[in-house]
Amino acid sequence: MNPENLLLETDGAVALIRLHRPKQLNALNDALMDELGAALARFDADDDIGCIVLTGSERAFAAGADIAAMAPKTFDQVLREDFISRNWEQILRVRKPVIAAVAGYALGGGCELAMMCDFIIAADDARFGQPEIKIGIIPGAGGTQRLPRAVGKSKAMDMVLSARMMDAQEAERSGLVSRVVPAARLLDEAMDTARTIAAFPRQSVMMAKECVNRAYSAPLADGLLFERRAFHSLFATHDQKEGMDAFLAKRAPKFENR
Ligand code: DAK
Repeated sequence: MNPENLLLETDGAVALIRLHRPKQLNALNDALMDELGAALARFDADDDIGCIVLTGSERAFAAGADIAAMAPKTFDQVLREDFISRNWEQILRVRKPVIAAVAGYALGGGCELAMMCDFIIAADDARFGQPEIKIGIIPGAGGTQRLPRAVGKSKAMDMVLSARMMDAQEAERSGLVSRVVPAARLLDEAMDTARTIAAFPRQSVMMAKECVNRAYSAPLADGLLFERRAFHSLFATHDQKEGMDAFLAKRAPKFENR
């Protein structure tokens, strides 16, 4: 079934997902998050896809969870239904790389969604923020946890407590985004990067992603051992032989993702 709140495209081995609720600045409601989870799962399972780009519009990546949908909810309700945990976690289960291409506002849940991606490429007009405090709540999808890990405690506290937005340059300086590009180049840059990644052996890409993520969930010694064993295991693949032989023979490798 075609999603109503997303635009989906593929370009070779790259899938592009655009959040598409333009009138609400891509405010993230349940229907959109269900569709996003389904699209991510579908592309993750598709052998023809090697990398996924998630983007919004020129004006907003996403202005947060849908405030109109949240406003009437009671404590009892959000607790009982474990409010929006179900469809917000799917992105964390995707094993292929997901690049966030952010232009305009990435606020609240929008900033949190971008941080759940593997890395963020920002347009020079991008603005990041966790302004939940202005509406009587706090970040609920990782903003108080992933933001300090990305930008450090002082900047994270500043943003979460004062609702101050960070522009793209500050976001790059502080490590929240990997690079800043002119707004007009954002999608080209993200798609080019995705194409580069999708051309590498899938098993190396997947293991590299798992290993970097371990740096955030395991003590250093365990992460290092995990990396070592993943590294060792890649010597069982065709593409390791092919990649190294091609380098030594000064020719382009022909990877087979096995
Ligand atoms: N929800 C619903 N509608 C929104 C919205 C949002 N978050 N953000 C913007 N809109 C709507 C506006 O109501 C307006 O609708 P109309 O009046 O035209 O019908 C339209 O989008 C255009 O917005 P503005 O007229 O306000 O446009 P401006 O350029 O003047 O301002 C803005 C843009 C982004 C600065 C402003 O709209 C704004 O401050 N928006 C709210 C930002 C915000 O507070 N975001 C945080 C929301 S709380 C969790 C998962 C996620 C979350 C929590 C838990 N779990 C997994 C447990 C997330 C929570 C949040 O994100």
